[in-house]
Amino acid sequence: MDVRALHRQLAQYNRWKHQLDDRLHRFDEWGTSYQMLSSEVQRTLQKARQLLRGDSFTIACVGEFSRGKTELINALLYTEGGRRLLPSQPGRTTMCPTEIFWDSNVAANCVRLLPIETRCTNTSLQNFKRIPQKWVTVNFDPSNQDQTRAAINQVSANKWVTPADAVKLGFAMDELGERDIHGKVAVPAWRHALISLDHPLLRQGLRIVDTPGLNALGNEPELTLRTLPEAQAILFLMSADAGVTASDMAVWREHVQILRDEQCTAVLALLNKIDSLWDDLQSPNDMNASIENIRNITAKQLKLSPEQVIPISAKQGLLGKVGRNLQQLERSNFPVLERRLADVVLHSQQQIVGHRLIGHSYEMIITTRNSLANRLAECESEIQALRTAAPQEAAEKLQQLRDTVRQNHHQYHKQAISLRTSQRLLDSQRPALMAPISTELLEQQVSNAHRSLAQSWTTLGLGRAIGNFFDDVDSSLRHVEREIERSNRLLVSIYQRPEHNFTADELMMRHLLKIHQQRRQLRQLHKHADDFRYSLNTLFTRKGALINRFINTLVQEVRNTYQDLANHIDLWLQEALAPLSHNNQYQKQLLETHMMRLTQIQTQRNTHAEQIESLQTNIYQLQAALNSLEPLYQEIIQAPLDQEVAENLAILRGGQVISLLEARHNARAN
Ligand SMILES: Nc1nc2c(ncn2[C@@H]2O[C@H](COP(=O)(O)OP(=O)(O)O)[C@@H](O)[C@H]2O)c(=O)[nH]1
Ligand SMILES: [Mg+2]
Repeated sequence: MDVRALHRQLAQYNRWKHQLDDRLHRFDEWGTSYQMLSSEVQRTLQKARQLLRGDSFTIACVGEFSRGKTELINALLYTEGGRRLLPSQPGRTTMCPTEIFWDSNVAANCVRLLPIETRCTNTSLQNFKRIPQKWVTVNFDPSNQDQTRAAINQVSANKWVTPADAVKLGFAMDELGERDIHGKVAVPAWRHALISLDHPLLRQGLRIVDTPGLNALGNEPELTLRTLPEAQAILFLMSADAGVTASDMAVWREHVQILRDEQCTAVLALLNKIDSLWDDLQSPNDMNASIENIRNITAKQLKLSPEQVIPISAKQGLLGKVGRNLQQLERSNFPVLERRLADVVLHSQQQIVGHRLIGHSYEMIITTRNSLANRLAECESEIQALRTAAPQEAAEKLQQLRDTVRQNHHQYHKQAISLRTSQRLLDSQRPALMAPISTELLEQQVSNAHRSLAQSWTTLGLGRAIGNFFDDVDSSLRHVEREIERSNRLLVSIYQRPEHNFTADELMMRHLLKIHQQRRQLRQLHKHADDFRYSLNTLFTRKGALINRFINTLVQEVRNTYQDLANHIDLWLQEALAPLSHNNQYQKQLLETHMMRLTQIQTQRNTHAEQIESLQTNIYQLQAALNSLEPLYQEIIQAPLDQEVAENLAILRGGQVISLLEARHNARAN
């Protein structure tokens, strides 16, 4: 029943995003039809719309092996038929990261699998996703249960290889399991799985990522560096029967907490398998007390408040749904989880609202409309002045009008020159910003690392070479951060110049250069490198293979992150002054059009009546543009972005989960 809360919230989220996108689209069209927006503004609008177009909402399940991640997904996605969707039973564990979603491009139920051997190439998972031929596709008919299970069971497929081959594929010697009689070991058959499934929640854009424990060294950095940070929510699973183990704590500290603190990813800590504490001999009160007790201890260990830890039983949740047993379902606490997930959808909405591009687009709509309204009022008072002037004074009056327009235009022109100078000043920061992350410097550090690795014959020496490389990376990062601070100070001083008359501090703050994401990635890579160093003792592998692995995974990711950083900085340089330049260009353009008209009137030696008529035509045109923008403007100011989210939140918190649109609809109907 409560999946409906999540379903509704997702539907509402999608409607909201469409509405937002529609507003930006209307503004863009308006600009095109009245030729009122510069190409720069239209580019900003396009970028803002791209942000909204990624229409999936990703929940990632993270935790150590066997905490019940897969069972939880089964309970969440259960619809009918009385069977588990994903294999979750002892001995049948998820072996590779699996994404479950409805792929509207292929529009078919299928499992796509990337062979584990692709790890020997340098191609990243992201790139493989663009090459469909590299994936093995297994189609299934969801009404045929056996076929569905056979297809989906592939995510837990193993294959047997020699230990040497396993190491080549990136698995550490000490994490390989037992050998078979031929001396071979089992490794996952697939590197990654994509399941496209026709399901009502997935059709709403929900995407679920299932991971096989995270601390396994066999995991690729890409999983923790890209896949998890891209998720809107992370479900961190622990198990009530095991308590919080040291390895749970390690996963929490290394992979989850960092996203929660630095990326504001919504994290739900789940204490699963509470049914293992259910005891027929205990009274319900005693049982609840012991669950509360474990919850408190867990919260303390994770440094969370007890409300932030949700005790659940995924298994009983699933069974309750299968048997339509409401009491069992309530007891599993699963409905609470589903409500919290609906909450998280809103959290994500808030993040979109807080995004620089969205705030800037709204601000542009508002300033455009206000400038237009001001210009119109000025034109009206001009025509009034001309009307009341005696015909013989008209020429003089016109000259006065032209002078005023010229003066105004001059002000904007001066501002434009100041903006150009400011832009040049900002651009002059580029070399200093880019120097610490330049390709030349990095490649020099890589080749130093390569040389020291080749010359080291002890694990200590190898470890030191890797450590030194990452110390260099750290020091480059600190260097970039100092430069960023300087550039941001410059930006603030530009915004505060009196000629810009700019008061929207919050908008300015949004335009500061921030690199949270790349900083986090580099820190995580450093952590991966440390793990890699400590595992050297157990690797027993050829040094050449080890060096290759280091260069192909960790170093390659550092390169990617530097590239990201460079692109990010360039984009910032292009757009940091956008709120100032948009207003300036727009005002200047309006004044220029007006000036042209006044000149025309003056040179054509029209009669007084014709002059007035010509100005009147101008007013009609401005009026038409304003009228056509007005409905959009009214919509925006009557329902500011954050207010919509706040109202929605209030409705959700009120316990009744209905969407804002529905609430409004009901209010209108009553
Ligand atoms: N008692 C109990 N067992 C559970 C629960 N959730 C999962 N399990 C069992 O724990 C084992 C591991 O579950 P699975 O979902 O495969 O864990 P994963 O490795 O985290 O994906 C399976 O045998 C599940 O049936 C639960 O809520 N209660
Ligand atoms: Mg699993």
